[in-house]
Amino acid sequence: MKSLRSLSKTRLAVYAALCSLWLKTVAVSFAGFNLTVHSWMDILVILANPAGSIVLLLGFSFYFSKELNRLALFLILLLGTGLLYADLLYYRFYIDFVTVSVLFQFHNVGGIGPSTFELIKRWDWLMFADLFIFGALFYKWRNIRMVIRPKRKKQYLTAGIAMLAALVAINAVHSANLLKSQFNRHQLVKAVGPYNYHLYDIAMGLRPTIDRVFADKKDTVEIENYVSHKKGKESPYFGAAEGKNLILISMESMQNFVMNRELDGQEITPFLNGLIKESFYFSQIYDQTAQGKTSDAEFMIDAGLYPLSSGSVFVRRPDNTFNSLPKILEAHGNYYSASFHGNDPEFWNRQNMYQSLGYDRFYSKPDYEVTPENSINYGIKDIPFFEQSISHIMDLPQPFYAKFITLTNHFPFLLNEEDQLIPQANTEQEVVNRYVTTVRYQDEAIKKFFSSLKKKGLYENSVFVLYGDHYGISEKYQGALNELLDKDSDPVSEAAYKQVPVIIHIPGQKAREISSPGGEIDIRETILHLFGIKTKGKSQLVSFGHDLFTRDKSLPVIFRDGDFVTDSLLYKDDVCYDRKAGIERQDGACERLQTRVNDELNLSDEIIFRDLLRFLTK
Ligand code: GP9
Ligand code: MN
Repeated sequence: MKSLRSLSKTRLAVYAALCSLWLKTVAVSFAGFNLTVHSWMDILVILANPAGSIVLLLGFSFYFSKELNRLALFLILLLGTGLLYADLLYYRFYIDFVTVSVLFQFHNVGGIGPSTFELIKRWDWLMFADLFIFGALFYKWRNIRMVIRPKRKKQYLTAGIAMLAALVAINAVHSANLLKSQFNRHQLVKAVGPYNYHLYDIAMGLRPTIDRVFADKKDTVEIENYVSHKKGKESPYFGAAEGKNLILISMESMQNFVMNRELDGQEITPFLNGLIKESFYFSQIYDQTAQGKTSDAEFMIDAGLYPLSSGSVFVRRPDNTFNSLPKILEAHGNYYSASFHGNDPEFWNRQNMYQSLGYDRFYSKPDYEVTPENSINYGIKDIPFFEQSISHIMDLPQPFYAKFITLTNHFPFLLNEEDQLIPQANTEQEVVNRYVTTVRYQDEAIKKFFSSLKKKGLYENSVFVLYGDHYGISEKYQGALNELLDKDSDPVSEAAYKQVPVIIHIPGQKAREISSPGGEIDIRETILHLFGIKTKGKSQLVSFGHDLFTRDKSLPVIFRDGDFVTDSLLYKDDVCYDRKAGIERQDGACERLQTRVNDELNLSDEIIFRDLLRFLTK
């Protein structure tokens, strides 16, 4: 065996760079990313998966001139490390992997949130330590030429390709369903490693453009099948809201745990707690949004389809045909539709997407008097927003569908002293402490809005649908949330943090709490049901939701990463739990539902990527 000393400096440099990048990648995969490991095979896969891509990546340096190839090797190492570190920082905040689509919408979502410095940890410099050593070494060897013979290049290339082929083979056996459930980014990174994941994601970013061109009417067969097999019962509430105005309120970052909860003897949501005593209160509805956040929730309610697994449909597919709530209500009862939001009209590409969704009018920032005094964080505060909206709403022809998107209760939950109606909480995380005060403020704003509508005579003839759009406290701050609620940290009880309140208030209707599981995607079907609009068997009205009054509790509520929850089961991070007992289940109970879950998500994606509804409009 050749000793290290006899290896040429060139080979030593290449092997050392390979080992170094591989070591860093597996270290970050195990310690930085929360990839679930169930078996030795999982460990082996994580150890092996970056090897092929690293070999090929560094091999690029061989194709530069003798003078430049060492510099190229160094730069590629720097690039690989930089990419890995960016992935790590992104992961620390979002507990997710970045996608190309989300990068393109960064101007919409305002970047990474807290200062990047907050995400940097003490030992992170170790990731760059090798670069200093390589830098110094390469400088010392600057007069020595790195010669790589063509035969070696070929061997090296073959080794890289063989490793990638082995990776594909291992995955074909070990995770056969990988491509069917490609929207689970944790699974993908675990299976193919971070570098291959990025390549795959770039390729997938091109998919909608290609899919749309090749789609035709025949592709709608699957929609017809889905619609004809979809079961649905009728409830006594069918048509209960027919002819009324529909007022929808998107409650920014409102989670269900704040409902009926007191902090130091003070209710966090006193108005909503009172409202649910005279409303339908759906107390187990899950946040199904993905990277499109507020816009994903809007999309589910208006279009009845799942959001995309990466990026927002509002940004990626604004020119599609959608049979949306405004269009359905217009066709059914000549409704006028308007959306109200105090932020810039371009945010989430709303101004364009609302045209496709059939809104007649979008009242956005230019329609409001926005001053530094009446604004905080993303824009105008909720109380002046609702106050100023009243004159606009009075201008609407009736019946109308009016959507109000609140804003103040948005991360990082900032509020002026005089608007804080309850004291901050007292946990280790300021974000959680502030959250309760902005929720309380939002509750007050909604209370004032209701009383103005009563004064203006708009209350009696309207139906109100209020929903929390998505989580406010992300997984990153879950520890402090457990502290606030005095809960243990375990997957089954933490799944409840994904719940958002959904309240439907029909003046004069008797109150009822519906506590069986459902999702945001079910809101549209419930609204159509209340407005007396039948969807059964109508492919042009396809949606993946079910009316929440009759929704079967054993149906999965599907999350965008392929996880799901039913009345008795929770499927999360590749593990199946019995919700009642709070323990893992090994009898394959979740597997039976997984096919359905993947089929629904895939069909929804097909509809969006292929723009299939354009073939189904009446
Ligand atoms: C911005 C508002 C908040 O207009 O919708 O966006 P979010 O970050 O929650 O999606
Ligand atoms: Mn939001």
